[in-house]
Amino acid sequence: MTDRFEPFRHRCGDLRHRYCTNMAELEAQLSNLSISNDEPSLLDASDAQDIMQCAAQAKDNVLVVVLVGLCGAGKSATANRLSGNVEKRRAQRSAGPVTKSCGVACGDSLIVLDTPGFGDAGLGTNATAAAIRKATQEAEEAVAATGKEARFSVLYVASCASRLNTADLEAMVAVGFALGRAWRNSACLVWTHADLLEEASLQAFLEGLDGDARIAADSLRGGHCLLDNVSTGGAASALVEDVLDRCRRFSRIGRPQPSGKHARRIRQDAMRRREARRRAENGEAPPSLCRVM
Ligand SMILES: Nc1nc2c(ncn2[C@@H]2O[C@H](COP(=O)(O)OP(=O)(O)OP(=O)(O)O)[C@@H](O)[C@H]2O)c(=O)[nH]1
Ligand SMILES: [Mg+2]
Repeated sequence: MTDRFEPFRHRCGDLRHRYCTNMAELEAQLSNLSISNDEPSLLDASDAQDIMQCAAQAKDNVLVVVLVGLCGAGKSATANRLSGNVEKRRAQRSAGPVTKSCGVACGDSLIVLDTPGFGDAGLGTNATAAAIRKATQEAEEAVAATGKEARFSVLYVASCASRLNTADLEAMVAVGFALGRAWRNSACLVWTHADLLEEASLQAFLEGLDGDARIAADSLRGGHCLLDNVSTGGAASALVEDVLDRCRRFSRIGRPQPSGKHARRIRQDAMRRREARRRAENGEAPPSLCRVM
């Protein structure tokens, strides 16, 4: 009988084989993602201005923290909390998605990039991944325009108020399509709503996480950290310091971006779109409608 894990077998434990199979299936499902590099600007002019102002004031390099995660996990509240910019991003309880487009909240040599959540039925995985990719690129360009260097780190935001589930695993794969598979090397998993844990430790909270979810969560090199976005005082500030410290330690110079086969697909896609636009502007018929004489 053939081993159903055989195609993915490598030097890892049994559990990893199952994980590899599942993740390979997931990646196959998501491989029809078409992330364009050629869409109109995503960050608005005031965001670009905020980035440039922040970078211009920075002594040397600037830390760009890219927030990703499911709708409602607390990304926007995290952007406000980390930047010390209390209400820059709209964060609220809502039955539906709140953040529809990317934006920034800036602090001291710090740019926090807030993004729409995965699982927004209106936006879809493709568009969300494309938005993350493009906004990250624009943030890098805006910093570069000031002559400063940007270091990047990614925070996968999940909430202590819910469970890490299949949607999170899919979102993590989609982040790989947006930022390249190596995004995990400069990423941490931040658990918001730490206030709900009361006295329980992070370790105790994580005990129930096992199987694929545990492996996916532990695959982020910066590890797990807590964040309380509503409380004031020393304990809540210490959590902010811990998150920012990890972001700095696990940051990389230059934005994380896809490479290899996926990057090639993005380039080809962008080329096709440009060509279609050029034809439309010149009133030329699409190639399939050309008359063969
Ligand atoms: N108690 C508590 N509430 C939080 C915390 N972080 C976020 N919230 C609340 O959770 C709700 C959702 O937070 P948002 O920041 O809007 O979530 P989001 O991930 O940006 O949501 P989308 O933009 O829809 O993707 C808001 O009411 C926040 O105030 C936290 O640490 N503790
Ligand atoms: Mg939001």
